[in-house]
Amino acid sequence: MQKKSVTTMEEILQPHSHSSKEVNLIVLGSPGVGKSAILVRYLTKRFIGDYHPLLETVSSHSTVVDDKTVLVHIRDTAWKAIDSQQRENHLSWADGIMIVYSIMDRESFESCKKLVDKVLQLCDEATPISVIGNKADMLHMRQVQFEEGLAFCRNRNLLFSEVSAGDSYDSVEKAVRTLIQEVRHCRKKKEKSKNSEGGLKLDIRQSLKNFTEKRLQIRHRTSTL
Ligand SMILES: Nc1nc2c(ncn2[C@@H]2O[C@H](COP(=O)(O)OP(=O)(O)OP(=O)(O)O)[C@@H](O)[C@H]2O)c(=O)[nH]1
Ligand SMILES: [Mg+2]
Repeated sequence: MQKKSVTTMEEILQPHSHSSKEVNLIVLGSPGVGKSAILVRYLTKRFIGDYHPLLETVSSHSTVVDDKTVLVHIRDTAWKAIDSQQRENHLSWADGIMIVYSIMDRESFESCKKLVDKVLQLCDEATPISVIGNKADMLHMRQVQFEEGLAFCRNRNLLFSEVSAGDSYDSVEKAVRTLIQEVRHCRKKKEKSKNSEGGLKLDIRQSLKNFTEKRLQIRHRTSTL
C-alpha cells in the first residue's frame, strides 16, 4: 500500500538519517518549468494545472522499487528565493537531484545547464543527477530538441529523460524511479568501496554514464512519448 503526506519546510530541516530505506530527492529548475506539476503528478497521479508558486515543501511517499519498499522525501524548491548557505544545505540533504527545464522554453534549458554546472561544483561527486525536459506533450511548441538535452547529459554523465507532467504519469514515475535506482546503486558502490581493502576509488560518474547509455538504448527502442 502507498502512503502520502506533505509537511512544511520547518519539519524536515532536521539532519537526514540516511537510512537505507529512505531516499531524499530535490527538484530544481527555473520558475514555471513544471517542478510542482511533476511532484504532484508523481504523488497523486494527477495534473491539476495550477500550483502555488515559490512554495517550498517536502512530500513523503512510500513506494516499491525493484521489490523493495522505499520512503521517498521529495523537496520542491524556490531556488532563487534562498541564500547560498541554504542551497548548500539543500544539496547536502539530497541523495538525488532532479533539474528540470521545459522543452518549450529555451531559456529554461540554458538556465538548467548553468544550474547543473553550479550543482556539480557544490554537491557530493557521487550524488546522482537527473536532468528532466518537461512539457513533452507540447511538441508543436518545442524549442529544445531531445538530442540537445541528451548531448548535454552524455557529456557530464547525467541521467536524462523527457517527461510530460501534463499528460503522462508513467513518464514521471519512470524518471523518479530511475533516479531512486541510481541512488541505491551509488550507495551500494560507496559501501563496497568503504569495505574493500585499500579503499578502492570508485568512478561513480562512469557508472552513471553506463546506466544512462542503457536507458537511452531502451528509450530509442520503445519511444516513450
Ligand atoms: N502542457 C504542459 N503544461 C505543464 C506541464 N507541467 C506543468 N505545466 C504548466 O506549467 C505551469 C507551471 O507549472 P508549475 O508546476 O507551477 O511550475 P514550477 O516549476 O513549479 O514553477 P515555480 O513554483 O513558480 O518555480 C503551470 O501552468 C502548469 O499547468 C506539462 O507537462 N505540460
Ligand atoms: Mg512550483
